Amino acid sequence: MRTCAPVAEDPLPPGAWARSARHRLAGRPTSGDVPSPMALYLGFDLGTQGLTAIVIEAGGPVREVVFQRSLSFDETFPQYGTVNGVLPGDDPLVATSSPLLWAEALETMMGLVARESGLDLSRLRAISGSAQQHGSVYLAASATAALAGLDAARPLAPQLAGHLTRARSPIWMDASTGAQCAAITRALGGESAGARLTGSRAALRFTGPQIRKFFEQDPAAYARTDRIHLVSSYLASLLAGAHAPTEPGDGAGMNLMDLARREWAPAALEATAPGLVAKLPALREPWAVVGPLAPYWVRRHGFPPAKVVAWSGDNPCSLVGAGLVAEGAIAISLGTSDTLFGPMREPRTDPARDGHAFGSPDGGYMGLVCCRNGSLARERVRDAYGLDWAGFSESLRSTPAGNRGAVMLPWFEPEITPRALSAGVRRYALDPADGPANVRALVEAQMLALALHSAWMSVEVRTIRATGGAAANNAILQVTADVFGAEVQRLPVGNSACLGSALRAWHADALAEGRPVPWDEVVAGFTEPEAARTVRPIPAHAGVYAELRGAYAACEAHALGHGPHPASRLAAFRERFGG
Ligand code: ADP
Ligand code: XUL
Repeated sequence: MRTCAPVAEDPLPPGAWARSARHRLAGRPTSGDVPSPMALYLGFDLGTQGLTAIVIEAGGPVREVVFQRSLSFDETFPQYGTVNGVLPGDDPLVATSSPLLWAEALETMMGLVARESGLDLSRLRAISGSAQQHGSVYLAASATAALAGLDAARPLAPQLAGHLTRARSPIWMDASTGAQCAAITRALGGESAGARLTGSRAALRFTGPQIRKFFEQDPAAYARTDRIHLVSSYLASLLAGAHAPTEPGDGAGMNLMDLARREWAPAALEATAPGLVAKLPALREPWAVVGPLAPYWVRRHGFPPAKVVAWSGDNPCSLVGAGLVAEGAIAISLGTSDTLFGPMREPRTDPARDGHAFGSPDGGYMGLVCCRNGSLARERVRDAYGLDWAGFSESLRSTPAGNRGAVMLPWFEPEITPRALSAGVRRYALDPADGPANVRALVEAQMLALALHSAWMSVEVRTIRATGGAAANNAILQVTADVFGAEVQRLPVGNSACLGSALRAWHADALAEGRPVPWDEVVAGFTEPEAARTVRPIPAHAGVYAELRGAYAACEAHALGHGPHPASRLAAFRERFGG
């Protein structure tokens, strides 16, 4: 028997995503031989705007999420001055956050797990995590000893402050590395060659171009840097008290890894910065056990010396947490960024070079498309028309599919997919004063962009699993279902990246104990969508969106300077579907 997880109902009040929740999911028992009944596994997800932790019970006959808690960076740690998780600055292309904030958030959450979960921590066998991809943390050689000798009498963050060679970490929203991307692309023989080697063309937010920029702008600080971590491997290092490796899921988001070989690519390293290989974490398999939890956590917070398993990026972890362990299905994550991803048997790459191929947590590959103007764009439109999420949803319900041919390109910030380097919202046949039409135009554009720019993945989409904060909103998911002509399934655990990291901890623990559990059994009982949470496409809307897709593509092409004004195209659409 299964008891329902309390998934937030549509609409959620703003900020509700950050509340704690307790889920119970009784799933089928595994047939596999498992390490120990009643074992607990802890997973983290360090997103753009906050940190979530989930503890699962697995390995016995019942599978449960027994603890879930989220902290918002802005609200819980106001002393860092972040806005939506980002440090304010003068250059609109630059986006950074604080590695000390992340460390403090990790320690605060570990304290909550230890003191507020009511769990018997002696049952905790392994910990893993997921983090926003591409961001990087720069440490001096002194950090190695500092990590090994963390003083349990003092909080974590101040013990790290003296060992950073770069106080602010560039994050995935940064768009300031155009010159570096161009130079790396030239050195690798063009975008196609770069994408074939690393899985992606040199991309603004990827770690390699960020490292090159750091080397160019502050060569002395680069020289003092002993280790450059991804956000994921940095946080794993704090738990293990030693430098943690990265793995091919998050490693592929750097423009530095040979995707097919799963090794650092010498040509890419050379194109990026001198002496780089010695500064990078080791590349290991995604299920690598980094070591036991450092004595700091044992002494200061009362944890057992559980295994620390390599952390990965939020999108690779979400693949597991959404239950996508075989090619043929995709997930859409509506978080700060909107992403679409799915497993791939082969490392296919996007001929238009907007999409990415990463390693997946099961040792295979995954394809991904990322749009920057996701939740924050939805919040901007919501606020511009004085709405709350209920009003936003009502605007979607009160306007017709296709929006009478009124289109928005919602590039409030420079857009990743399609590449739009300068911010600026474009409206076609859309009256800026018409709130409901603008809400619909925004969400239709977001879904059409994901659909259009993921065609290269060649996945026949029959069902879509929806995750991320905005997946709580049924009206948004109805547009998703209609644009893709596919069922959209909400997952029982909203933060699939976090659940995925807890499941990865379990998988790695079982493997390390010599009793592997197959991936389909790892996800069973945790990730099956429930029929009541499925949003079905409305058949009458299929033709509307088949037609609007072309008209929207014409708007994109025009806005990017590649095509004529789409006025006649939109007029033809209006004539057929104008309403
Ligand atoms: P990340 O992991 O990138 O930090 P989340 O997946 O936690 O982000 O999503 C956070 C976002 O979810 C918020 O910025 C908010 O805009 C959005 N959100 C929360 N509730 C709703 C809702 N009911 N409708 C639409 N969006 C929502
Ligand atoms: C993926 C990407 C974002 C971040 C933040 O390439 O840049 O999805 O991982 O969530």
